[in-house]
Amino acid sequence: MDDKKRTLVTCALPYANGPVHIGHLAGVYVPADIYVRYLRMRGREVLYVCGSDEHGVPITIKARQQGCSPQDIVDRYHNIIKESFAGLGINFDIYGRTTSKVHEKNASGFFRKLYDDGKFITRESEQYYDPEAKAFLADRYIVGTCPRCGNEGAYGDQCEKCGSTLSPEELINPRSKLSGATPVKKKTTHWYLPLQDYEQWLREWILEGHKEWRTNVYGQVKSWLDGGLQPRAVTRDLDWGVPVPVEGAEGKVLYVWFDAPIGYISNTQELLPDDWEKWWKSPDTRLIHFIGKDNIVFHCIVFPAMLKAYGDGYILPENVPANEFLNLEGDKISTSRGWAVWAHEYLRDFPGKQDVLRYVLTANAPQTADNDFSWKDFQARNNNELVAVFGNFVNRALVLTHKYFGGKVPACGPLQDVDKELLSEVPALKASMEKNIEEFKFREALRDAMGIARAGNKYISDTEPWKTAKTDMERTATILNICLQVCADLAIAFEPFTPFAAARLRGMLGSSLDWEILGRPQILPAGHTIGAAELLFEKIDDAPIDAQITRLQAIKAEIEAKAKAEEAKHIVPQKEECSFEDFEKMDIRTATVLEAERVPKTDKLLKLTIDTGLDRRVIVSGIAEYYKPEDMVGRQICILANLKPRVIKGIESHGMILMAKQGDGSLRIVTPQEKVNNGSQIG
Ligand code: B3M
Ligand code: ZN
Repeated sequence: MDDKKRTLVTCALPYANGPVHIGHLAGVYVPADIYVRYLRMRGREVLYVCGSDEHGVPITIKARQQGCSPQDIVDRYHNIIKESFAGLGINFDIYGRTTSKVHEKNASGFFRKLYDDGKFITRESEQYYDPEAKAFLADRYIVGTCPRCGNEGAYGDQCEKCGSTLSPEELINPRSKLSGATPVKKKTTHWYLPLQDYEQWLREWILEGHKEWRTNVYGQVKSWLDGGLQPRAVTRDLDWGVPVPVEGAEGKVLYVWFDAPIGYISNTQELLPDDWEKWWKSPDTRLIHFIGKDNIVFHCIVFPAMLKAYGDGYILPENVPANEFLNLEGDKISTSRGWAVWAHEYLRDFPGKQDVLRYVLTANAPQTADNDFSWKDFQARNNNELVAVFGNFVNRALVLTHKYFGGKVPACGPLQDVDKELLSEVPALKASMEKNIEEFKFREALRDAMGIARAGNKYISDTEPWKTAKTDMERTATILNICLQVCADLAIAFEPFTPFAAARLRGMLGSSLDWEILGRPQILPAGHTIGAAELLFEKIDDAPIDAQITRLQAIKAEIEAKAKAEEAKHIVPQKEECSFEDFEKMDIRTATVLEAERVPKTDKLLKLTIDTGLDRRVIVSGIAEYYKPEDMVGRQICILANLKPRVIKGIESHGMILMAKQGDGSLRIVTPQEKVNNGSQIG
């Protein structure tokens, strides 16, 4: 890492249309926070910028659903999100908003300069328009069937079921989300950034110049570039956003992905009105964007092209360490379906356990591939790692120091091999941690930090100071001296990962937060007084974990019920034509069930004795999955009376009961709406 440079760290601006969940935290905010804390400990100048993304269609849709204004929505979620971050110790220098005055002016000015400099092209195109709501249907305002997977609820920009990127034109049976109407095409004009003009430059800058970027990021950029870039619309027909600042653009706003990244700059300006330029326009600043994988194209292609087009000395990102996705209990996290663990609810349900979540999300970080969060793993990592290794080691060292040495760091005597071995491990792990963090490998860096705790825990178990205390106080002093030095190392090493516990540990030890002393001998001098031993981490028992699992099971049941109800709506195509004579051959009549019983040793069959008006007969029917025998008795049904008798499980069945088969394959008996005489012919 270049010592001279200052670092500007940005985190993707979360959409203020919902709270943040563990997927956001694991993908963007926890890694960024580790990085920033680390740089600060090393005395680097850092600016840490984030804020809410308050424009875009998802926000207006949410407002519509809830019957309030978009401003109400963003006000509500901006505050929830801001508090969640603060609660988790993610302390941005500024957490701004894209509805701020500063941003509106800045984004508008940015567009205007590109416009004046002739950097845009305009295009007239036909876009979907809702004739009832009298509005153009941007992006998510249009839904239809996905041409790739058949999902009937795919959006105009994306299918959430199969993950394909779509354009509204590709949707089959498009519908307006505003009124449900079938949209019509209408002419409209928009401004486009001709991305293809920047293709060569992007190739050189990233594909040639940044081969060190993560393979997932580099690979995505390469495939976009190899696919050929197209002009990209930067305006929308919408009434929520930054108005397009040119004449003849009434009813148009900047596309949310045009204004949102400019938000990074606006938020910096808001914080440092006179000093912001050194963060954005100086070659001495390294810009690092922390984002999730779905934002790669915007941060590696579109925003850089915007900055390049603008000129004026704007710097480009030095790295974009985008993460893959975190799943929850094996399924994709989904805000709209409610399949998530929300940060604010976690803070409510697990007060004082911010570090545990930070730890687990880092240990399982989806750095190179999607990864999974499960509550059982969360519990196990807390109990077996934080409590049993880190906490246990620290606790034993402190308690024994109080017991044998009155809470004063004892003097270190001659070192044995086992001591030297431990003491040499710390600087090696420190060096590895530095390398890993600087290469954005936070999971590996955490493993290094935990390696120090593991080594300490093993050392205290092997050297058994509680036993040496009976015979050799000098040796005991040395062992505990070394243990306390390692505790002080841990108080530094864990600051980026579990800052709350690290601060408490420093409080107990009366030690300092100085990265450079990590691993040095005797950082706590002999005779130094330590505070009382408190537990760093507490065991989490089954009850709160089971409560979370039960909550998720209920959500899953609800999601499945909804999906099934959707599936049941599926209509099978019409069969081939038949003649009236074909139909006439079928003798369909009404009848009443007199007796019903399950056919033994089968799951699906009921034996029904029915009164057909003509006779009393037995029909065996495959409806036992849907109806109990007692549901059937006395019920009027319709039967195909003249079906050739068949023997089913040894019972002769005379006819067939008419049933409605739904899209999901489930069956429902067809019962006449009004009571009719048995034996009435249907036709
Ligand atoms: N709000 C998308 C997202 O949360 C978007 C990020 C903007 S970063 C400039 O995935
Ligand atoms: Zn699809």
